[in-house]
Amino acid sequence: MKTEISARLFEEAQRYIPGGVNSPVRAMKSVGMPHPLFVARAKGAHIWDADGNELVDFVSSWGPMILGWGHPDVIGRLRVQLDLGTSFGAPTELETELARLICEAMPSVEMVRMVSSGTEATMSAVRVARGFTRREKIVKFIGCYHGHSDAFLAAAGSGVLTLALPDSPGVTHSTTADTLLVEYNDVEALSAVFAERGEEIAALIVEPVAGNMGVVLPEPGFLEACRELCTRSGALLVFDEVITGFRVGWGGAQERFGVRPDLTTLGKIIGGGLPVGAFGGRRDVMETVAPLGSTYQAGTLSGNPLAMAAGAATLRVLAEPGVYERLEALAHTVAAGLTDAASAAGRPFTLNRVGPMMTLFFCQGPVRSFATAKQADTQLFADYWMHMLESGIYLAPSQFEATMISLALSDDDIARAAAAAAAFFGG
Ligand code: KE4
Repeated sequence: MKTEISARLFEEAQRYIPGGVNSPVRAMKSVGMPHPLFVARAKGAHIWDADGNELVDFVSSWGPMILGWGHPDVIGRLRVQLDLGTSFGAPTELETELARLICEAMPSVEMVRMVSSGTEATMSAVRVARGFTRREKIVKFIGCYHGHSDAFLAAAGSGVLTLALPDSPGVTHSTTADTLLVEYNDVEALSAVFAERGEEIAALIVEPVAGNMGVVLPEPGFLEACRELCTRSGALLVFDEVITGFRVGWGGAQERFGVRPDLTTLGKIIGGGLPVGAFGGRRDVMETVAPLGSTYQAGTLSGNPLAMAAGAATLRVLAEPGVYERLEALAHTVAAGLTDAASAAGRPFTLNRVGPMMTLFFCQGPVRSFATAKQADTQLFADYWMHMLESGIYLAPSQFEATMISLALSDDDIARAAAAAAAFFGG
């Protein structure tokens, strides 16, 4: 596959941008690429890189592009808004339109504040929870990613109650000292943390379906335990639905799994491909947010008219009858193609999937936590990823990310992916 132009563009980018990319995972280092692919354009479920290679996309820009690129409803509303103005720093009707759609889709979200990224959403939700409870500790799960604000850049320390250590230069010990880490799906360890420190805990934040260690499902009782322990201790339960929101169902993971959080964070899909994030939840909690309440939170481009227009258009398409059934059918077919190919070759693998998000792990299952996900053969994954790329299939360049299905995938796209996987496993 010719990638000389991407290589040249990467040389130039590295002169001005750290690592030549504006987000680390785009560097494609973990799959052994000498340089990332530079994308020139996209349409439907296909992207074209700078060298003109056409690829079937299974990344969906890490989730937002659930409709594919160039959906007429989204483009149409953006075109209208472009002529009306792209940013005012003043309220617009568009923000209320998207807020209403979110609140109608997720009954636990009684009020919602727009921001410009998932990181802003989770950072703000934790501040609001700390302000509302007047407590300082937060609980997060190892392997879950909630954006790059300091409190979340924490690695497991030692000891039973895994106190967190900074996981990046620049993050202070005092910051991560307020972060308590537990293994995902480990109800016993979670109960122990709450038994020991419950009164100090402001919030538990969790990806209700983990997408950042690869896809890892909540085991029966796990989310319910998070809910019960928070209720009993007075901590707030925060569902980070930046990935799962409007992906695993119209009402998100909270509807799919029947657990009602106190706060929800959103991003990606609700912006339809434009910069967006949101946090919302219980009215009594959200009423503490400035200017109504005293917990400060702000943003120049929060509720940006273009992002609101693209997000509202996207959600209106997703609200149409049959859409999630279609997404489920597409995802089921993709999963079947991958598992048939891997099974035929007798290779150890396990595929975790919830609706249109999935990960094929190159290890024996079950993969139920980061500790088990880390057993995956990342070199074999890199070989698989490269083979798929050479076959015209673009997958997330990391074993610990999710394959995101879009409505724009055709039966032919999916057949091509299955054939490429079969060639890899059988080859
Ligand atoms: P952003 O700040 O990247 O918009 O959102 C942070 C975030 C928060 N919560 C969850 C569950 C997330 O998955 C994310 C961001 N996801 C990654 C990919 N898994 C974004 C890709 C990237 O970092 O470039």
